[in-house]
Amino acid sequence: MPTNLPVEWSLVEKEYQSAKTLEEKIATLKKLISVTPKHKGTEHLLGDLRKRLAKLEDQLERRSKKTGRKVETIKKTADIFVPIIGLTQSGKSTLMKSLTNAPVEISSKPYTTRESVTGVRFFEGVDMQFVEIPSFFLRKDMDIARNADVIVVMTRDERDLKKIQEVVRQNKLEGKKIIVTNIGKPYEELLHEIINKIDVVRVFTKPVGKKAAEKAVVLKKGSAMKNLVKRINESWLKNFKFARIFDDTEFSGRRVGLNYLLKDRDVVEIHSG
Ligand SMILES: Nc1nc2c(ncn2[C@@H]2O[C@H](COP(=O)(O)OP(=O)(O)O)[C@@H](O)[C@H]2O)c(=O)[nH]1
Ligand SMILES: [Mg+2]
Repeated sequence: MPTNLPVEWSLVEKEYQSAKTLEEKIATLKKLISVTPKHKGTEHLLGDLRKRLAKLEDQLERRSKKTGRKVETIKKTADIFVPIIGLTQSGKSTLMKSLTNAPVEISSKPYTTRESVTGVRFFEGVDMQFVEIPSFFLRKDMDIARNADVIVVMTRDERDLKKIQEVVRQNKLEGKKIIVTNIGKPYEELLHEIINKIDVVRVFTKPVGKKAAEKAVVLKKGSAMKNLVKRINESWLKNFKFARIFDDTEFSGRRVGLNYLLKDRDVVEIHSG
């Protein structure tokens, strides 16, 4: 074994040796690989560690096949999809619980959350679907993060951030919209940040003479009235006469046509004959 390994290496190595479950072994072995310096003197060691990792991942795959349980993967069912990733004990379950009241266990024991968990929070007209991703960073869980509209990254400090950046790179998630945060931040602020990060407009439809809907229709930024009408009911397109827009401008209540560009928070009254 090379002798010039950093102190951190031996600490992580101990963690790996005392890992009990297969998932924990995989997670700590990945960590061990990431803290191993990469140079000529560590080539053999890294090779061994990677081989061991491949073996453990095979075992995990075989085990899930054998149990025959149909593992349902979590899919986007709400307006926006927000996976939460972070190292163990970074406060993911705490955040999940307070935002969505999902059945997660908050614990001072590492790696308590073993399966991805989802829950929905209604905020300012939008159903926001959060998913806690376990800190083993297994392929099947990271695949869920691939469908993110925004990824929330929980960190406690700069060291956490560096490690999680490596996880993001290894799983090829750099192209995703990412918000780095910690549990000290007020939840409202985080929810606003998420809405601002995604390029959408929230439009509230309103029947004539009635109040606007509580729930927004969520459309891509740059969407026109025709996209909204199509989304609600395609058949209305040919009978569309005009729509009224209610907003906080002096022109509130004005009539617009199908090419009108929708703004965030527009209240829309569609008139079709
Ligand atoms: N210092 C501190 N600890 C917290 C805070 N919120 C949660 N914790 C604790 O951190 C530990 C891990 O929290 P958890 O949400 O389960 O983390 P997860 O492993 O990322 O899901 C638990 O013991 C929590 O009680 C906080 O705001 N500050
Ligand atoms: Mg957790």
